[in-house]
Amino acid sequence: MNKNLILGLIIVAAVVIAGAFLIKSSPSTQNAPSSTQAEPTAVITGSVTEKEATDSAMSGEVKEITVVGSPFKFDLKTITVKKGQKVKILFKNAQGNHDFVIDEFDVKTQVLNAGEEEAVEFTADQAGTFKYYCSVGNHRAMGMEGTLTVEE
Ligand SMILES: [Cu+2]
Repeated sequence: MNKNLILGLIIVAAVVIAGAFLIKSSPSTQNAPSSTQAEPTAVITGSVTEKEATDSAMSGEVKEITVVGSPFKFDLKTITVKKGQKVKILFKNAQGNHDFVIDEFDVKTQVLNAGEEEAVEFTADQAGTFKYYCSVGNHRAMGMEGTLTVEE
């Protein structure tokens, strides 16, 4: 069993090395056909990727961020996004009862139980630094707070 495996690996290695030599031994002839060959495939895939690019530009790319809450902290102390960016925050509550709030962007999840999660979406339409926090009890004072930076 083992001998067969080793023999197999040696054959694979030999084929790879032989292949590498073949590519190296035909240097200038390789260039001409590869450039003519690249054009038709670029046209075929080009129509697809071009459409996808247009679609995502029109819908706007959403930046997805996962934040985990536990007593008494968020795993992310800072979040940085660009102005105008659509932001989706998936707030996962690991332990205790917590929510996720950003006053300036009207972001507020339900107060979640342990193991629950909720996604909130907003557009970061103003630049600056903002605080996100947990509004349950005195959690914010105990450290459940972070800084959202929206870059110009
Ligand atoms: Cu909390």
